[in-house]
Amino acid sequence: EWPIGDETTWKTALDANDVDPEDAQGVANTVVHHITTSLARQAGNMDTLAAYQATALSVRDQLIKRWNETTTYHTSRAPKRIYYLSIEWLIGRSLDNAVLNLGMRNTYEDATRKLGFNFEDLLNEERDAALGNGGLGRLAACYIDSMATLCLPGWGYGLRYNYGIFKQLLSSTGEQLEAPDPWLDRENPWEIPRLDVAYPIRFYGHVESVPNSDKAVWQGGMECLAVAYDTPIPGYATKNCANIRLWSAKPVQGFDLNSFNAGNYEASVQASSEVGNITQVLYPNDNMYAGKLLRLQQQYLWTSASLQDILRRFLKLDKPWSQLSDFICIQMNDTHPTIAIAELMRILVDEEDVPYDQAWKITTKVFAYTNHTVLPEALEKWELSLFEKLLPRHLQLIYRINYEFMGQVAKRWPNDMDRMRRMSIIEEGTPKYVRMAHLAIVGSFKVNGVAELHSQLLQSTIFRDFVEFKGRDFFTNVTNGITPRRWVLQCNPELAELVTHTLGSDQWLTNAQLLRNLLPMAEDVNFRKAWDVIKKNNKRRLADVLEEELGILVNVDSIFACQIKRMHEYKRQTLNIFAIIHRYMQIKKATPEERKKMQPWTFIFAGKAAPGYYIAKLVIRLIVNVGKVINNDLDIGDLLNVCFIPDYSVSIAEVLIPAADVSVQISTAGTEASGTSNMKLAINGALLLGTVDEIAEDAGEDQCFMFGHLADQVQQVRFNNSYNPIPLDQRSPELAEVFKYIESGVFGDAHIYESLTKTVYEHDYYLVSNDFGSYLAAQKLVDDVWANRDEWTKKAILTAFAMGDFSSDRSVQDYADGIWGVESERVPE
Ligand code: KOT
Repeated sequence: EWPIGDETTWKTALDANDVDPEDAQGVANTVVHHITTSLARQAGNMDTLAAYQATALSVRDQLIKRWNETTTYHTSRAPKRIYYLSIEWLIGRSLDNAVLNLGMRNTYEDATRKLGFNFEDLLNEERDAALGNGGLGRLAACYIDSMATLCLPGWGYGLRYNYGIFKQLLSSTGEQLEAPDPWLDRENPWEIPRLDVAYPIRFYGHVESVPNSDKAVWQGGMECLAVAYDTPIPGYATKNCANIRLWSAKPVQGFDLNSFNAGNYEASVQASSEVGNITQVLYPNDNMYAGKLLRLQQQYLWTSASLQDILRRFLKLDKPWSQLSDFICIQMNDTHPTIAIAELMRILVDEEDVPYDQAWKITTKVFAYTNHTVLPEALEKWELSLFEKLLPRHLQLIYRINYEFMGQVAKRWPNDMDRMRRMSIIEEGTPKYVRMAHLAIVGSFKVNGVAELHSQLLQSTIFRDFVEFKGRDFFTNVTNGITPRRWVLQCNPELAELVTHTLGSDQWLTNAQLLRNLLPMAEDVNFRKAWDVIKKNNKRRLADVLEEELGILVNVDSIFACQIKRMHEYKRQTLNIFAIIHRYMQIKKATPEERKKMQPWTFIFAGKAAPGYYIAKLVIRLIVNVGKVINNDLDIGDLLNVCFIPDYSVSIAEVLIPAADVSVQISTAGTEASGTSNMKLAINGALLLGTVDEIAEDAGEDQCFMFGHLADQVQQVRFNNSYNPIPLDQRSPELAEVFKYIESGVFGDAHIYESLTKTVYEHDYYLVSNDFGSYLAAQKLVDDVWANRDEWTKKAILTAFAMGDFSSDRSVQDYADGIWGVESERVPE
């Protein structure tokens, strides 16, 4: 039955809207419709931006239909759902990805060509959605693509920052400057505002206990609203469409009526400005904890709104709370959403009248926690006084959770005060802190690391006590992955075409293990020729960008070695730039005959430094200034170039990655939890030059160039560097020589880089000097293989086609089977 209106009119209208454009003319019709209506433009008054916008709106219509069908289908099926909570979503552009996943790339290209536009030009009009810093945010984006493709009933939740990661500019002296990224200025066609989906969020205030009960009443303080914006995420070769729901903070009223009535207009708008700040900007720190009140406000607004939304959906099922974990699972992307554990307890106990013990049983069956780093400076711990001021009720609940937990520890290990101190959720001292990782572990049913070695290290170091307490099965590993749709099909269409053609089908795009069937092609001369042509085309495309954007002319026959990632001491961009200086010195010393035997290299760097990270910014400055000297030195010909590409982004990565010959992954062993650019580079045929990595096992050690101390040696070497130091010229004579060269002022005033060289001379915490000789030796091996190009191409092919395991489809399926307990729910055709 129809709830309202005339049934025939409704049905006819619904049918009329149900026709999908099938050919180029059909698509062109929808694009022109948006030109004349949504954009209110005339056909004669078009530019590429308008053409992009109309095209995006046409694609958006397709996505919304699928979104609706998926929602309707999943509602009718009522399956267990997975919710992925991530404070970062590093999506990049959406148009190309969407038309590829819809299987309509060619149709859209034809249609826009017929309308007089070049599709590539339209794609370049789109701004990146850069709501993330690096690997953690991009992982969330790859996972939602896989969840959609695997037809899992799942949504992502995050924050709709008005400003994404800052735009990175370089000053004339090579210093990083930061400019805002107002990505929403031109309206975002990929989002659907849901102004009707809004939840109240409270901050500050006070708590009154309810006598003879576990309950309390939290009131007063500041109230605001979290408003939903949805981004549909289409799966590949399926009608299923997932969703990322992002929250935006909004004042409850435009202004405070009380102050307004009192005639204080300024105060009346002030409360709304504190609220407006909350979702203003993404914190630009990667692998670094800052401890700012505004960040805790972000975390709470996002998790509280997400929980309210999730529970509202659950309540519609009319099931008892005891069945909550049969219908929902919440995956926490690092500790950033951990306050959700206390928030669920608050909702159950204070608002839903569930007794404390029962609420705790329910809560601890719902959450799972992924750890992404072992770096101590990244571990979240909130100053207790700040926490208490903003979230007084949550702190009470955390005390209770910790009290019960400490009781259990004391029962198992009586009088082991040191163990209790180590494991407590509260860090005692002045000041006191709330340790979010401990709360996340205590409140979850499963905890995982993101790579084999990382998960092992977690269990033997920072979470060791918890392994003893919870047992081995509580901790697990889920190795990270990347989506082959964006990171091969979209960014390297020629390679995708070669693979599809050779395999005879495009099924590798949803079953990446099929790539293994191509391993024997390494021995096929014609295949290798086709491979080399594609790599060269991709290198030319990048060389054009380098010439246009940076004015640097590079040798496309040189080894393109890419180190593209956040600037961080543990990632050791220093090791790379010091080795480049060493190579430059060798070339300068060499005779013409010796130079003829040398292999040409182009080193490419890209990555942002956190605005407050002095040392990381200094490394950028050194790279840029070394580049200036080397790139302008006519004497060395085209044996060496150094490029720093500013403002690294997902869309720049899509050009860089297919062009790389060498993937530079040289963090101090054991410090990089997983890395994911390594996977993208490998699947596009770059050979791995790096410290020991689990990718090496899959690609085969023969294909990789490995060097440096191993994770289990690092502690000892570090200790020696600090307490039994050997002078640098004995630890590494080559590095000592490089430092003397820097100190001679070739790359600008020597004192600029003093704090950089000083850390190596003194503590060398990251083992730059200890690994330097071995890094040079590994580069020498690269030189040797490059000299035999057939061998090189074979290795590249063997590397790329062994990467099936690193598809995010495999990762997400592992989560679904091993942690979430959710199953595929494919929308019928
Ligand atoms: C920590 C705090 C704030 C912002 C980001 C982090 C963070 C990022 N912690 N780990 N990561 C990276 O996560 C990637 C995805 O798992 C890993 O591949 C990478 O090794 C981590 O550094």
